[in-house]
Amino acid sequence: MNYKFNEGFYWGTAISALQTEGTHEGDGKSDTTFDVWFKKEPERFFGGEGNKVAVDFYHMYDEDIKMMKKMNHNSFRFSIAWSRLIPNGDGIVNEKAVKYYNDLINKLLDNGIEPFVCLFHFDMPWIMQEKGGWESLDVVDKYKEYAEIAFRLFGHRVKKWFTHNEPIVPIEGSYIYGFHYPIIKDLKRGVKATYYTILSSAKAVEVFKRLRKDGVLRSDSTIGTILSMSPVYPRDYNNKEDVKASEICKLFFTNSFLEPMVKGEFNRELVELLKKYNLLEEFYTQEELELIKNNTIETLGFNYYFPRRVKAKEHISGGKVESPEYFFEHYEMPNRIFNKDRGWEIYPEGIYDILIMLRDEYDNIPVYISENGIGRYKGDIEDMDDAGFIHDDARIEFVKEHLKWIWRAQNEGSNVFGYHMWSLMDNWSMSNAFKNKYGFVHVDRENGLKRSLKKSGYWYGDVSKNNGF
Ligand code: BGP
Repeated sequence: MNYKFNEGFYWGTAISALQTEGTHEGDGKSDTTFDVWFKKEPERFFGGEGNKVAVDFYHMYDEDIKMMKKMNHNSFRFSIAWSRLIPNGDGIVNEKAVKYYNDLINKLLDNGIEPFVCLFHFDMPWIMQEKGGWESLDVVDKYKEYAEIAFRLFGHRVKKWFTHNEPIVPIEGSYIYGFHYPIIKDLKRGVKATYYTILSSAKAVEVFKRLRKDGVLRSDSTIGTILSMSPVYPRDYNNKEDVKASEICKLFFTNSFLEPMVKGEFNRELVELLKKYNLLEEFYTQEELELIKNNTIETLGFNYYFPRRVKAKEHISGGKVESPEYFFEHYEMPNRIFNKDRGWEIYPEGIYDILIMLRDEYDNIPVYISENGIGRYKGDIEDMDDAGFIHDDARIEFVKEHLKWIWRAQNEGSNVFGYHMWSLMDNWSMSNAFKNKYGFVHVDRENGLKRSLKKSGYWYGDVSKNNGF
């Protein structure tokens, strides 16, 4: 075997509640921002399809765990839906949700699959959005309350907890580019929402550490967060302006969340830049900053899909700063390899560059790849044979190439402890709906949501079993 991973390496996949569970008659769940958006503007979603049923993980998880077993998973990430667990936002739990998550967790454990649980994956309960979403301190405290309830309910069995998934994405979606609802498009407000999201995470971490100290939670449990991270490369390393542009891009997309969450402090340069452009007001208190400083995460998950390539601006736009792109331009590398269905560059080495950066600049924090994957639209259909089996060699190639770089980083001392593929199965996504298929498991939506493993799923099962390839 050429690529053998360290003993105890976590192999698995990830899903989120919003994209898989569905909302079902009598399940007690309340609306999220996406439910409300879909009711108002279904045409914003590919094919006009919402996530009412999604892939019905809510009822079919039993079968899905069988798929995980077939792939020799030793771990699996899912998220809890806040809108399901506490539908009215009043601290009163929905017993049906408690039963559902309990059964899911127990079943995973019975099958030797370690649950990795995330508390927030893009699914802001609508009632919380009505209070101001991440711009509201009240919502921050409600989130803290929700986190505590989840820890107390499930924390004697779940060891791996995560406060947020890609917290930058709802900011980008609502406050910058307009792909999440509500579409606010106001960077200054986005800066405030960023700060409060970070504060919410720190508050959850504080509760977690206190409960663990008091013996309510397992002593071997950990708390982390999941960030989307792309290495940022300048077009030309010898061009000072390009390099500067790439550094600013990194401040916005990497340092913004990573530094306060791992090191407890906001990046000075970013703060100065935001102040200079009148994007940061003094809404924060000394006490909150202390809380963020004292409640950093213990583990990190990072989602990696594509690198960011950047060049200096050709025309300074002036005027109001509406997005980070005020300071740089994206650059498309000639001859790049990319996923034609999604438009994203494929650059496996990027995963290594992030792991080494974390090793060297972030005290080698324990980290795992919490998502990596390739969304295929036509590709998977073209790869299907007459019997309906999908020969997705491109997906195998994609995973293999990324794993090689993770292996190399591990051998060079990175504390990387696992790999989760996005996703267990094809699922619904935020505006692309069912367009891009990410799964190791094919879901036949014409045929009662029937599940079947793709060729990549069988391949991944062997890799997991052998702890390498
Ligand atoms: C990540 C999200 C996932 C997932 C994935 C694929 O950013 O954490 O939830 O959806 O991206 O993106 P998309 O579905 O938009 O192709």
